[in-house]
Amino acid sequence: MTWHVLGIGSLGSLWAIRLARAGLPVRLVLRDADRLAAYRAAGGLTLVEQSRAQRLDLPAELATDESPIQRLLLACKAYDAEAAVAALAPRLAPGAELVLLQNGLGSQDAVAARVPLARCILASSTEGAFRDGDFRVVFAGHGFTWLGDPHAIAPPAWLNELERAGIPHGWTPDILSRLWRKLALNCAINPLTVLHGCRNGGLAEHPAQVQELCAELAGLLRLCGQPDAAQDLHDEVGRVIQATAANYSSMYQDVAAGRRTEISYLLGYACAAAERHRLVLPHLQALLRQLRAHLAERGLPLD
Ligand code: NAD
Ligand code: KPL
Repeated sequence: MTWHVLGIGSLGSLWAIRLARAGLPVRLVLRDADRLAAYRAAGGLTLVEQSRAQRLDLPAELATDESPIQRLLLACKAYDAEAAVAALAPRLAPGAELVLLQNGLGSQDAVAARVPLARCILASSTEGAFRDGDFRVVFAGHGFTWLGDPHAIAPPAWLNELERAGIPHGWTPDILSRLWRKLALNCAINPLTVLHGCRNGGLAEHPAQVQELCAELAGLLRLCGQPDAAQDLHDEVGRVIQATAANYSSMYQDVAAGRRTEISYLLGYACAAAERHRLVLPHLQALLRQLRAHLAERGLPLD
């Protein structure tokens, strides 16, 4: 069964190359004819791992091609996911399976609504990769990817292919809890690093702010039916701040590079959920206002 991979950026390339190296059939789905030509000119996809570069010339195609897709790895940003899947929807074969690698929450529901007959498997990953050139990706941090399906407990038959590809993963019956937990960690850390202009470790100078946000986030998680995700949130945020002290958060890096953030799927999603439950979270809501003002000053999208 072919793995079609849409989103040939950091994480998509990392998955595509590892799957292909394991001998599994992979086809890249590129945005338009210009990107396809650029890919061909680059001679393939390059992964840099422990300072060694390996280039693989994987077959590539356009979303507008007509061959059916049975299995799709969707590895674009959350704000691109729905449109990307809408464009591919006519190609999805009966019983198609999608693996959604987006961070945060909100994009998965939007995708699932576009393809009601497909199985959507949600993922939450702590692996780290970045692009240091066109079609060139650096494997920056080992991590783990949780996969799960909120509508079915049984794992897909192909999970062993990830094992073969050396992609560290686990199947969980409660992927939403994992996604909420990661969203809460990202909400407690990332916006503050942007507003204070600091590495994750710099938040050790702002313990009261971190504590207030964690208390509000834990209350929100419980109200949203995610008590496990709320458990010891503040302690874990403290551990992540320490363990990643030297790193800049992903949102900090996006803002510094003038890239659109995934704010609507992280802090924006949390505040919208609070509003739906008529829950007033003054610190979280103030943080969203400040972050949007910060983005507006830099001419970056507010969603
Ligand atoms: P990225 O920006 O590096 O790559 C996304 C790619 O998708 C880009 O190449 C873009 O051109 C492509 N794309 C967008 N719309 C498309 C379309 N319609 N057709 C074809 N291609 C399209 O993003 P990333 O860093 O790999 O992140 C992907 C998701 O994974 C995000 O939600 C991110 O938060 C999450 N994530 C990333 C990392 C990481 O280390 N990079 C770690 C954990 C989670
Ligand atoms: O996931 C992260 C990110 O930077 O996006 C961490 C390191 C957990 C900080 O929230």
